[in-house]
This record gives sequence, C-alpha cells and structure tokens, in this order.
Amino acid sequence: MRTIFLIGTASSGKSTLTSALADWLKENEQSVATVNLDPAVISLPYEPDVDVRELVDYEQIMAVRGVGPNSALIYSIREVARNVETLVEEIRDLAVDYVLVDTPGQMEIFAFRKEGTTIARALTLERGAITYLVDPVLASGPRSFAASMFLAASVFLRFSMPMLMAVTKIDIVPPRHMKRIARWMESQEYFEQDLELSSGGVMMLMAREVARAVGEIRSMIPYVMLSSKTLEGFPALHMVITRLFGEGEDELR
Ligand SMILES: Nc1nc2c(ncn2[C@@H]2O[C@H](COP(=O)(O)OP(=O)(O)OP(=O)(O)O)[C@@H](O)[C@H]2O)c(=O)[nH]1
Ligand SMILES: [Mg+2]
Repeated sequence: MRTIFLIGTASSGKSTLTSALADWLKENEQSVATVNLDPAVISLPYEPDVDVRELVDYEQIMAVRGVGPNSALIYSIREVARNVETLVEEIRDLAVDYVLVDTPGQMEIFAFRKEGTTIARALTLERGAITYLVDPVLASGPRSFAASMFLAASVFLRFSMPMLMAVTKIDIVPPRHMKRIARWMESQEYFEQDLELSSGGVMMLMAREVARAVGEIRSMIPYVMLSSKTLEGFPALHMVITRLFGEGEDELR
C-alpha cells in the first residue's frame, strides 16, 4: 500500500489532481482509494472513499466555540489527529495499491502544525510520499519562483518522506511561461541571471545565494509538469512516484 499526500497552496489543484490521478491509476489497473482530509470543503471533484467530514463537524466547531474559519480548521485538525485511528482502520480495510490523500486548502494547517505530521505518519500504513503542487500562477517571476521553491523545501523539511514537485495547470499557462519555469528548474545559471535582472538593491546582492539554494532544492526534489485536465505529464508523474517508492522504472501490471 502506497500513500501519496497531495500538498500545496490554496487552489494549486490538489483535489483536481487527486481525482484525475485516481482515475488514471485505475485505468492502469491499480486499485486506488481517495481520502479527503479537508474538514471545511463543500464539494469535491471525486467521491472520497474515506472522508474526514464524517469524523469532525467543522461548521459545528465554528458555532459552538464561537471562532472564525481558520481557528475552526485548527480545532478540526486536532480532532482528526486525536481520532486518526478511525481513518487508519477504514484505509486498512480498503486494502488498495494506492491511497491518495487530498490535504486541506489552508496548507499551513496541515504542513506546519504537529497534527499534520502526526496524521501523515499514521496514514502511511506501509510506504508514503508527498506530491507537492507548485502553482505556476504563483511562480510567474524569478522571485516568486524562488519563494515557491522555498515553500516546497519547508514542506520537505517538515515531513521525513520522499517528495516530488508537480507544477500544475500547464494547459492554461502560456507555453512561454512554462518554458521559463522549466529553464529555471534546469539551469541555476539561467535562473541566477533572470533573478539578478528582476532584482535591485539587497536582493540583487543575494541573487547568487538564492539561486544556489534553489539549485540545491531542485537537486534533492524531482519535479514533473502536468495538467489534470489534459493528463499531459501523468506518465512522467507515475514514473517519478514509482522511483520514489523505490520500485524500479515501471511497475504497472
Ligand atoms: N485548466 C486547469 N485547471 C485546473 C487544473 N488543476 C486544477 N484546476 C482548476 O483550479 C481550481 C482549483 O483546483 P482545486 O483542485 O480545487 O485546487 P485545491 O488545491 O484542491 O484547492 P483548495 O483545496 O481550495 O486549496 C479549480 O477551478 C480547478 O478546476 C489543471 O490542471 N488545469
Ligand atoms: Mg481542494
């Protein structure tokens, strides 16, 4: 059983990718279960097999405790962490090849709180990996690209788990922009040059160090570019996932 956690900033495409990847894996004769970990979500593009909304009532927490939406999310995730065994049992009973875990929209609530790592550890019944979604909309310039890479690195630091980056929505981003992102990913020199050109003052002095750090992050975390709408990049995604799980190049039956 391989558990894949889909983590990314709000609206980066986690739920859409969960849905599309589940369908893609099923078409390739793998058994798949989807898990919704977002207590506050109203509608999803897939029918989750395991749903955290059956464990916690986000609206009620908000009403009873008289707190706002983000605090209610924090209380909800605490409640989930306390009762995580229920989810574990449900997942174990499904006995599938792949478990896809769609995490909450408010990334920091899952990624930067101890409840998130507790839940991730518990839901990794055998092997686990993270697919970190990079929203190309939030990487439109060299500086925002660097910020996106640092965010990915902080998620990598939080969870001791193999991780890959998936740059999403390539069907709606202009090809010119996608090419720039690909070159920033591939060439530290090219990225440093662009970063210098887009920066002034202190940032310009830091460009070399920032580019070096981004290069290091890139060398530690593999990446793919994909679209959950056209499914472009899905075979590459599967190949990287397979490699992360240490199962050779291609183990589709
Ligand atoms: N064209 C296109 N749109 C996408 C793709 N992936 C996601 N979207 C759209 O982007 C929006 C956000 O996608 P979601 O899957 O809800 O993103 P999310 O990360 O689950 O969002 P939250 O859980 O609210 O943080 C939706 O309108 C999706 O239809 C893609 O690959 N291509
Ligand atoms: Mg979502």
